[in-house]
Amino acid sequence: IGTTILGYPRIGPARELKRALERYWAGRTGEAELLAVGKDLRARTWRKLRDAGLESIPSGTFSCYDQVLDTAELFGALPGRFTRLGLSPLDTYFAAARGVQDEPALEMTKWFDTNYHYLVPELGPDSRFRLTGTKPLDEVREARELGIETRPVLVGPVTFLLLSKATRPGFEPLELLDELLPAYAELLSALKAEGVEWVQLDEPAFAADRTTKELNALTRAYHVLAKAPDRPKLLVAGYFGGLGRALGVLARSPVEALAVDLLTEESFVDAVAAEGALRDKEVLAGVVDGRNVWRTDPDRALELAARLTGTAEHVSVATSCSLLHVPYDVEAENLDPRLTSWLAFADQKVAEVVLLGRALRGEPVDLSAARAAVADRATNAPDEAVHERLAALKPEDAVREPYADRAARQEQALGLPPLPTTTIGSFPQTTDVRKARAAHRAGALGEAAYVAEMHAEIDRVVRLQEELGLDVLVHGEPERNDMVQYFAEQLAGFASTEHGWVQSYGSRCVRPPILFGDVSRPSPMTVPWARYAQSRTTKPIKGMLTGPVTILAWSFVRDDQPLADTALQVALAIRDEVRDLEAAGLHVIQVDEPALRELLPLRAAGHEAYFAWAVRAFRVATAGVAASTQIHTHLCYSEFGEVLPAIDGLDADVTSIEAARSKMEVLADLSAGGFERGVGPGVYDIHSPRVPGVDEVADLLRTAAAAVTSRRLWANPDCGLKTRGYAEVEPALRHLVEAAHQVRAELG
Ligand code: THG
Ligand code: ZN
Repeated sequence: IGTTILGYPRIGPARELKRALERYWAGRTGEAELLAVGKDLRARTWRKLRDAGLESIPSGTFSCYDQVLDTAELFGALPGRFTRLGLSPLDTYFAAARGVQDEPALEMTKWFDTNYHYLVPELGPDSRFRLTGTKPLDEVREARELGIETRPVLVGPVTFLLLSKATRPGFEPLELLDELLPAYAELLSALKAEGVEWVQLDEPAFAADRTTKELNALTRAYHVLAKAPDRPKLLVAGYFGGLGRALGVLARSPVEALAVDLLTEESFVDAVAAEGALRDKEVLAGVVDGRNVWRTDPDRALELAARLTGTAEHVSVATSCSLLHVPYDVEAENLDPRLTSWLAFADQKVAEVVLLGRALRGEPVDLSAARAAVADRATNAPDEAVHERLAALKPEDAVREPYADRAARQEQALGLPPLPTTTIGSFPQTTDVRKARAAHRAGALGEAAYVAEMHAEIDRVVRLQEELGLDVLVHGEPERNDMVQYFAEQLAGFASTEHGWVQSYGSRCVRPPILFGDVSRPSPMTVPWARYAQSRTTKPIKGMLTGPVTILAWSFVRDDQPLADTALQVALAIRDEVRDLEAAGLHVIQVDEPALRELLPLRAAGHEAYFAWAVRAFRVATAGVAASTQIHTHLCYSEFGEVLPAIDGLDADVTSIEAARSKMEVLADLSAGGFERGVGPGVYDIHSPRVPGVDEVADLLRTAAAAVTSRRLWANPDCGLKTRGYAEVEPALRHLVEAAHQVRAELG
């Protein structure tokens, strides 16, 4: 195979695909225009990768929405509720991705521990697979027309089934393996007939803990596929961590090559080096980080790869995973030149792979620039004040008074009714608000005029909440773009990019900030807005912050010190903001941790250590206030399971969670876990434009009240309202307040 990358971004360096998709969905262009944009992006990518000097170039890494959905479509496994609609193949695909009137989309969930989200195939005992699509073949031909031979990349069959959801309780999609393998085998033969030499099958599911049954499925899959008549050579890629027991399974399987991630687990490198069964295979050493933005240390990368020589028949250099998770090109940014020299986005990583590949073969290459940049980064001056503060942290800095005492003090201080009503923080972002922010950013709207516009919006939102009769109000966050970007732009130690978009799902992207140095807070970030809002009402305003774990989860984070230390630095900055809000007269402060579950290590062995630092960081951020100040947190999902002990550990006075879609089932988990503090199960599903009726909300609240001690129950929507319009939000909140008043009266 030689030097290669496991995948490449596809949204387009200027988000061409995003724009084309959104134009198409809006009915402003036809299918041909959309497909032409995709074709152009693929051509540009393949030419760029060839010109960069990669020895093997992937195809099939393009997608109009998502690679897991592509796989389901390829094998004729889209649910009948979409295929029955009588739409074109492309619109059937988009119907599954986005839903249509009356037919909800496939569920979307996180792609392992990345910030990418995939669509979850739905499979049942009656699911059958047929090779109905031609996408992998089409792309091979398309590249060949440009004179470029490629290596098709597919989601592997076992990972595909493990990522799917059963349509029936008790059924395991993995039972369909023998149904699925013939379709894969047929595709492999077709690719061989097309002249393809190598095919890459991705099995990242084996970077997580897997049962013996699942490992047996992996064994079976590759023994069966290796027997496909007239097939290309098979490369199985495991990434996002070490392969654990799957390493031995794959090493002993009849596949020709393995791609391994050597960056996540130190002990895995030794395991690979010691794996005798790799002797006659090619190994792709994943030594260039595919999911972070730091320039590779060439000596460390070569040392890692060199540890495998002798283990395998051939070792080449590759990325640790697909480059889907990083932006295109650091040269497109206007960052500080010194910081720029420390960074590598996708295009720079491709060049690193090529260079390191040559070095590994013993060719004379010049690594001096890379060495100098890495050495320079190591000399980045620490912020001594930050380090001293961290060293001086005492255990009691993370501990508040016992909850019962706090609850009593807060009851006295806030005088809230039973079943208080509130919202999660953001209000709809109107066109005027967005325009004002953009104009201010561009320098076209002066500071005073901008502040006046934001104050007018805060006034409107506060008045609306008073009129609706909500108990704890918010300022609505008109000044904020993204809840992490907003803070990163104001904290020292972070840099923001201009074009550094990374696909989050479908056409949606995020621009993760880069946390490169010691973090501190030069000045208050939210206090003036919150203080202004509080000055406009006698009801309590809730201050709104993002927590340290979420700030890390949605940024590119320095890899030169433990994540736990970086988290504490961010926590101290948030702690200062929390205390300043309190001093400014805000007695309710919410610190959101929607991403608490996102950084959870894929293997259970890492959970305890993760929870320890994640919980500590949140507590350091929030424990600096008086007992009478009420700390809220918000988490964006409803399946707690593994994170339940951590949620308890956060010690927030009130926790709001998503619950409307699961009909409050989550409360049983919480109560069973002995959770005794305030809880606000979302009773209005903001993910849908539907306005819930009063009776519906009241029923949800009654269900919730039966599951928890009613004194501690809150009524609130599922999540922030920024993606919704006032036309839905106003009546929905009106119904929520009315339902809360009804149930409050019943509770006496
Ligand atoms: N912020 C950040 N990361 C996140 C989320 C977030 N990761 C997980 C989750 N939320 C992902 N969800 C979304 C939802 C919407 C959008 C992106 C990710 C989105 N993006 C705009 C787009 O692509 O058009 C761009 C937004 C912008 O202009 O800044 O709509 O909330 N960091
Ligand atoms: Zn949320």
